Amino acid sequence: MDNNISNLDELLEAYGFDKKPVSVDKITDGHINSTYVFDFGGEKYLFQHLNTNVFRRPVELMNNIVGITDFLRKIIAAKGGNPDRECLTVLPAKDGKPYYISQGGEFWRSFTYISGAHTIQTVKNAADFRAAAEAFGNFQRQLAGYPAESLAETIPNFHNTVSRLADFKKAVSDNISGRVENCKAEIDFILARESDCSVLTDMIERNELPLRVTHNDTKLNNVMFDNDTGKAICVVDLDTVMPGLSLYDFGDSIRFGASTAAEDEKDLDKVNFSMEYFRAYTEGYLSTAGKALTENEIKYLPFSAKLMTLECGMRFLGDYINGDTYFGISYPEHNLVRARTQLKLVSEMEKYMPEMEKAVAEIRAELGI
Ligand code: GN1
Ligand code: MG
Repeated sequence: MDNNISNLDELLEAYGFDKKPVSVDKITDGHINSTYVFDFGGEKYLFQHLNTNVFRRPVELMNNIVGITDFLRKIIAAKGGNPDRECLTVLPAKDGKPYYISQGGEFWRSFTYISGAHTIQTVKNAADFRAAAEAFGNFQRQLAGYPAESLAETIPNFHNTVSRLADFKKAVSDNISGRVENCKAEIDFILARESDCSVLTDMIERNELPLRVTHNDTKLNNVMFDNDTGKAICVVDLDTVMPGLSLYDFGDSIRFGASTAAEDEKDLDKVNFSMEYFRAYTEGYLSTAGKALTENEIKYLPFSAKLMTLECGMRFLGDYINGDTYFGISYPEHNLVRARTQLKLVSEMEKYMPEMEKAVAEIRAELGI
């Protein structure tokens, strides 16, 4: 039993449970929120303590999620699917609200638990990654008709790499933790790529890329896979669903999944970019979402992978320099280790750029897009 939840009884009462869970297990996949599985002896629920330092408008965020999941459930049901397994289901508190604010001011929410399913932390075979691509491609296609203007921006400028770079530079110049000395080479690596940061934002300004409803956090571990069929059934972690670029979702998936090692692997020799996984994901994604994409959205796929990886690297390094105030860490150098894997991947992607472009062209020809 994880006894991190000091207000367990209060939560149970707020959600109308009259018995205690037989077990409470913490899920450690995410870097932001604290997630627990409450098992009531068969019936399971997910409880999450939302990090309100990161998500500063939690009520609007939950309204987004209720709106999105209601919308998706109808589409899934109309197609003969099972909305309870293929979509997150918010469990309302006793008072009907999709969240509960505890007496101590903690923001909690609950979802029904999708049983018989698992997440994957590191890609072991191309087929799983292709399946994740199909799930994210479908997700994007299903949300194409969602009224984007009704969505609150849960984190402004989330993938605006220009503003991410400005934050990073500020972290370096403030140097509040005194850690800049430990990562001079990494800082220089990022600053040498300044011109990459504005490529997509400039295109948005010139109306060369369409804004869509996107997920914005398409890590492989934000997809659930069915234990029996191995199929990717449900896209989770909907906190950052906002208007964005399809390229953010594609690029972030490649960043995390087309690596041969975990995001926090310390041995950089093990961290390599996998062309095989890149190809598998691109095939899955273009086969589901491809026909709806514009020419620029396809052309910039390889670049988006590099940009999202660079952006994530600068976020990890910036947080390390700021003294670890954003991402959860398990040891003092954790964010530095994470940043190094991302920068290693960026340099590999730069080498593989022509091959990635060739692969996209071949896949387009195969699919007739
Ligand atoms: C965070 O919450 P989680 O672990 O799925 C972060 C993403 C990063 C990712 C890096 C709201 O995602 O943007 O890409 O860590 N989410 C937020 O692993 O900042
Ligand atoms: Mg997550």
